Amino acid sequence: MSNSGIKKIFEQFSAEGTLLDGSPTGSGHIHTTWLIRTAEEDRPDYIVQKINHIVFPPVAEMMGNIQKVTGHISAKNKTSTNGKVLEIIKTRAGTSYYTDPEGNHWRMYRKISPGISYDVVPNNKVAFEAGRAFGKFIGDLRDLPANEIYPVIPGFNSMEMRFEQLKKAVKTDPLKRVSEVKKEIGYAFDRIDDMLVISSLEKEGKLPQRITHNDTKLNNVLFDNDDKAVCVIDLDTVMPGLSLYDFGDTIRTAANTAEEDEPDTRKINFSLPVFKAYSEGFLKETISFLNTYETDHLALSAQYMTFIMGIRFLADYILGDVYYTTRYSNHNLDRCRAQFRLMQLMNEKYTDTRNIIKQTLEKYRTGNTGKP
Ligand code: ADP
Ligand code: GN1
Ligand code: MG
Repeated sequence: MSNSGIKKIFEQFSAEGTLLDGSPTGSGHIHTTWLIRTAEEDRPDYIVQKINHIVFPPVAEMMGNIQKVTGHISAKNKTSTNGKVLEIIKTRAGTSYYTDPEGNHWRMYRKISPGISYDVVPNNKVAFEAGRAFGKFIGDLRDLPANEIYPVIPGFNSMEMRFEQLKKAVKTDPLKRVSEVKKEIGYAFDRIDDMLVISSLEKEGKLPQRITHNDTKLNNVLFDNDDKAVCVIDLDTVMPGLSLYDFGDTIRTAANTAEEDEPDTRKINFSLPVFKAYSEGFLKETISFLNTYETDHLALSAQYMTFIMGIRFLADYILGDVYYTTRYSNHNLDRCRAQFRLMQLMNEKYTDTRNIIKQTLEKYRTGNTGKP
């Protein structure tokens, strides 16, 4: 979009300052995001997003959720100097988003500055900090009543629903792509039962519903220049869910030494030091309230979230790339293969990851840091 196009959008909002320029930013797969720089040095910059309303049809309810969640977190952290909360900038009409004459919905946030996002972990401190930030996020929302949050995408991380969607895609096969991906489909069928363990525990009520983020990939937390996590972003999917979803999805992205869509699967490794650092950050904030079913399944949740993303990318490939933003024709297939490779590596190190969780819990419970 041209500068004049984005300026027209910017002018709908009650922002401070005048637009210097607007440019695409970030590597999210869902919305279209621009960074707006203002001309005045003493005015904030902004983030403008064209909301993907195919993925999120109940836009008003989604924005209502974000207002509730950010309001709740701000009220809890009034005196804290660490960390920031995502801030919605209202339109001049006082609403939380603007609908243009073509029916597109737009929103604006204050830009977190510096707000560095990483697709790949640069060091273990970033992993620890991400764990702390996402763990604190669940903790801060513990007393927000679940019925106040609208289920924007019901079943978002439900393995049963996602597997049904894959089976339906295979059956429909609109582009005759299924014959190309027999191996990947076979892998999905081989591993599904192991993954449904978490779904069964959820049904039995052993894994409690909490208000969770549900899309905790590493680039949905922003860092400052000292690698301190400063703000959890991308709050569109905040809904009742499992703590395991949030733990697992950051491990999926952070403990992968390569990009999420790495086409050369030999470059993919699963990093135990990153797993450990993230677990330490996450458990520091959550050990006081997670139950033993949750802590017992943290290691498995990494595979659960990696698998669910693998089957979602696979289904989207089969259906003709209708959901995720793709940059080339096999992009979703590369993403799927990379996820399944990562999952194999996680499975090979499953015992190690379970031990890391055990040792971390022990360390926090006894205060024994293991140092002489
Ligand atoms: P998507 O759902 O498409 O991933 P996000 O809300 O995560 O959309 O935004 C995409 C990217 O834009 C983020 O990964 C981040 O780099 C950047 N971004 C979003 N909101 C902010 C913000 N308030 N401040 C700074 N950067 C932001
Ligand atoms: C999408 O919005 P973004 O890019 O942070 C997706 C997540 C997937 C992720 C895979 C609403 O996240 O569920 O985990 O891509 N978000 C939605 O990278 O589907
Ligand atoms: Mg995002």
